[in-house]
Amino acid sequence: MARKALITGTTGQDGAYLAEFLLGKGYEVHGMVRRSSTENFERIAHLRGRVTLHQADLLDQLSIVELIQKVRPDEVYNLAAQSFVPTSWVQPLLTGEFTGLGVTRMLEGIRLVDRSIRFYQASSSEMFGAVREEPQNEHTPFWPRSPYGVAKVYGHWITVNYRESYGIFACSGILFNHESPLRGKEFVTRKITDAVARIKLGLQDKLRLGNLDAMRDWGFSGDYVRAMWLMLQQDQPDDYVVATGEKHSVREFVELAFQHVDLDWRDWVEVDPALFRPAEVNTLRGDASKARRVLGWEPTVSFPELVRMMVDADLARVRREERGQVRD
Ligand code: NAP
Ligand code: F7E
Repeated sequence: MARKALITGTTGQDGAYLAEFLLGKGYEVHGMVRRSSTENFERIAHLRGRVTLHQADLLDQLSIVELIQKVRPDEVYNLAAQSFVPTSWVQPLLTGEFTGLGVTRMLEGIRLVDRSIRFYQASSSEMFGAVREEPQNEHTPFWPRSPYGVAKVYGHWITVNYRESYGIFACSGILFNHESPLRGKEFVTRKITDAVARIKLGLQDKLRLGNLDAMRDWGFSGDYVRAMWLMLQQDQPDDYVVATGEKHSVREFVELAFQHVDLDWRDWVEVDPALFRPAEVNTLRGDASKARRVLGWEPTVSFPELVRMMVDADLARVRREERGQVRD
């Protein structure tokens, strides 16, 4: 019989890549979606009919318990969260509810229904914040710099705690930034590649950005969902950093993206102080040697390849939209 996976956040970037990956492995895939007045299933449109969608919400404990009871999954991947860092200052309480307490609600569902269900928690390099050492590994102390980062620290430790308290096979993947053509357009990489495509095609004349000096360890989402799955296939549950080990500045990303379409970024980019954050995470670089050693995981997409992949995808999409074939 096919193994069953339940993904929360299946309409998001990672949810779409993970659903496709698990279908490829022969899983029966179930996705949790929250109710919305208009459907937002674009990222999984190509998987319609192959993923079973169920309505539930991270804020609603009973909906989660009933969902786990109904699906009886072998594995749960908790990807749902309020994931945009700037919004976490505007809605710190809601971010804590979704991104922090939501994890406990998922774990409580497993504890009540079936403790043998394996659990993956989407933890984040944002937990390292004001970094205590470089590169960051599984033992680096946390110093989160946003309500989002603080909520993720809670989610990480409650995952560890349910493993230690109840023996649940619960893993926390501490993933560094990972991007793709499916990345939300408010995140800096996709904001840049979407603007580059629109500028190249004469549809936009400026790109306003915040801190160009911030440095991130950027990888490809398609690679990172493989690491999530590998964590749940081990004999023992554990926590892993997943990263490329390289860091680049926002400025370097901008430069490469414009270069790819033969434009000089200095002609198009304006720095807007309103986009600076109340507290910034200046630099992040991960040490994924444990994931490499234990899981046999390696990233396959380099930084320049990622930039080019995203620019090319946005160029193709904007051209299609302009021909009136696709509405955004
Ligand atoms: P994303 O594109 O923002 O997707 C977030 C998902 O969560 C969406 O499907 C969203 O549903 C869902 N969601 C939000 N609130 C919910 C609620 N109350 N109930 C049910 N579903 C809810 O995020 P992503 O980039 O794929 O990231 C996946 C996870 O990894 C997140 O937990 C994120 O914090 C974490 N993470 C991401 C990165 C990264 O670089 N991408 C790195 C480390 C950790 P709607 O479509 O309805 O909004
Ligand atoms: O910002 C700087 C900004 O919003 C990256 C989430 O997936 O990864 C993501 O969080 C950097 C920051 O991602 C703009 O100040 C400059 O230093 O793309 P971002 P993030 O905050 O690193 C982690 C691992 C997660 O877990 C999160 O869920 O870019 N930056 N100018 C800008 N950022 C944005 N968004 N927009 C700008 O105009």
